[in-house]
Amino acid sequence: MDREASCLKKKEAIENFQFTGKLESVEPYGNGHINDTFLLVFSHPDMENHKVIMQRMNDDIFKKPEEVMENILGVTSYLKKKIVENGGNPSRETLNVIQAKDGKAFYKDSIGSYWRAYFFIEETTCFEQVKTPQDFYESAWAFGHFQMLLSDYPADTLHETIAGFHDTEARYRTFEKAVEADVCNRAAEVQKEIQFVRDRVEDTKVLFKAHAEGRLPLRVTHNDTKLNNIMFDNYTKKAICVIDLDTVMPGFAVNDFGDSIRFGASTAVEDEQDLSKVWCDMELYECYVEGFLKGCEGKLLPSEAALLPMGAKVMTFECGMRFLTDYLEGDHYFKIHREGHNLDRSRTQFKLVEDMEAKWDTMTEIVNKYV
Ligand code: ADP
Ligand code: GN1
Ligand code: MG
Repeated sequence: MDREASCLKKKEAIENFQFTGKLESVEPYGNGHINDTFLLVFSHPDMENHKVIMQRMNDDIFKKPEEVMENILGVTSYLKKKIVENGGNPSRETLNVIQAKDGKAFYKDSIGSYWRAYFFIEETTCFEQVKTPQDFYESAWAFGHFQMLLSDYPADTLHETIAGFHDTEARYRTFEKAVEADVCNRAAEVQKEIQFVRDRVEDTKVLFKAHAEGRLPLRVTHNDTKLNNIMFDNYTKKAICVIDLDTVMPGFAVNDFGDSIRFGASTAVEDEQDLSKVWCDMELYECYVEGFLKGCEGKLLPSEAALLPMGAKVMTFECGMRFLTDYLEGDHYFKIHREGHNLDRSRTQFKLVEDMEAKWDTMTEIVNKYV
């Protein structure tokens, strides 16, 4: 469905949620690549304004939005209980879904698009790039803690919201199909990048092999642990809330670790065009290793911890391959804001992979230091 046309239904969507107050403004919000996010501000005669996040869910990607919301309600209700038990504040430390007027967790508009709304987490900041090593440490602790809190969650009740989301071998097969089909005639200009992927085909198998050999268990994981999927308290500077729960599913802990490294330990933004600025920073990597292991509270097996560097490399490689595939297929998956945006993104990921390969011994030593 045409995304712009469906966003025209946002007024209809707004009228169909249980919002209170007078709507003062509606603005596109955030830097997510997947959903259409809006910030809504409401005023009240005798209270301060309050904000809401409303999203048009991407139903090209999430084929069953009802199931995504069922997962999110399940996980957030469970987390709320845990947060209360730990003396925390459930209205700030997890997402809080606002119901539609019919009591559902989403609203399906007159052209079939799905919308959802959350209370805005006030007095928090979301970062696109690491500002201080301490912030990165905090995010690592929070993502590790998130996984630890969900370690007894009944995984069999979770729907698989995107089939084979981190099945790197399947992602490789999709990539080869995109090269073969070359629907936009772009393959010729990216031969170097295509070769880069082909040279590393063995890396796509490592984690599933470790799983098959019993070294890497499936756990309930977040699967999209970018720095901009976590909110930091403006006053305490702690990472207080993990957001973007669309892909919470059974997965590998090392992938949650790895996705954070590829985004947050990079010395540049994900779409940097000057590759001389892109490196995997070992100081940041070390902060993340330390924070993540603390947050997991000893739940990781020694064999899993040993695979943390591999998680970083595989997630970075997979993400680069996904960006390149999308570029070859005509940019239908990740939102782009300029020509060649997905190609630029793939190049930063491949530069990071190369840098990790060069720093492999250091990456391994750092993990050994904290296990
Ligand atoms: P996407 O799947 O497109 O990445 P997200 O759910 O991550 O969408 O939301 C996009 C951005 O919106 C986030 O990076 C964050 O800045 C902001 N955001 C999302 N939910 C909230 C919330 N409840 N409170 C405050 N900001 C939020
Ligand atoms: C997407 O939704 P967002 O922007 O947080 C993507 C991730 C990628 C990431 C790359 C559901 O994350 O898998 O790693 O872009 N999410 C989905 O920046 O595909
Ligand atoms: Mg996001």
